[in-house]
Amino acid sequence: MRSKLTFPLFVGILGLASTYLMGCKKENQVKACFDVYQNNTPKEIVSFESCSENASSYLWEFGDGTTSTSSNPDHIYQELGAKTIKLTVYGEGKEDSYSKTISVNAIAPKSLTITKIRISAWKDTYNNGPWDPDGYADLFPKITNDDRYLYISNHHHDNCEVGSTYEYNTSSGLPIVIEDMDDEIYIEWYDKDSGLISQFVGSLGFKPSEKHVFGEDILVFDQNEFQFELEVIWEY
Ligand SMILES: [Ca+2]
Repeated sequence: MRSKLTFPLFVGILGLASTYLMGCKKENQVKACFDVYQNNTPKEIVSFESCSENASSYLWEFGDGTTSTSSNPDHIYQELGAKTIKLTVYGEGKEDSYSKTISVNAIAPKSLTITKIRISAWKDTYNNGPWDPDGYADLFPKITNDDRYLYISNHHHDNCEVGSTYEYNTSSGLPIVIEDMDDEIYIEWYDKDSGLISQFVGSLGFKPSEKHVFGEDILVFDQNEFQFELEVIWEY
């Protein structure tokens, strides 16, 4: 009776031991793994989240020449295109690597060039508006920031209508280049009256960084059915 029990007990103990040993061996395997979270918006912070196993240290290569040793780093790309990210993890003398390629389709612009201003919608009732004593709505724009005028149109359009365009000529000042993407820029409109008196009509402000849409070269501004557009060039 006793000898019959000994063998299964021995096998059982061996089985438990081997399960334990196998478990230990598996536990020691170093495996690199990560997930990427991005939505391709300008100034986007791309988040990397490690799902690695048994890693005690990390080396991230972001594919643009920069690296990080954080476990879950964030990164902002400065250039467009495909980026291959490589994560190498180290643990107990072992290492493992894992790579993934992402597409960076939007980055923050470095400058904004305004080349043309055009009235694209105009309400007839604006003629003879309260800012228009002489009865001719002949508007002209100025572009300013908090500190100074960046552009002053030197011509105006008699009886402003859709399609009135303000663009480069010898003294208008366009194009202008704005390099501070967080600068508050104002488009001010004035009406010219006889005697060269200018009446303030209204203004709209914007920050280039907030108005930026990747690849978009026309910025539309709309206020009370007075709509105008800026033709622009974004440099990245
Ligand atoms: Ca007028």
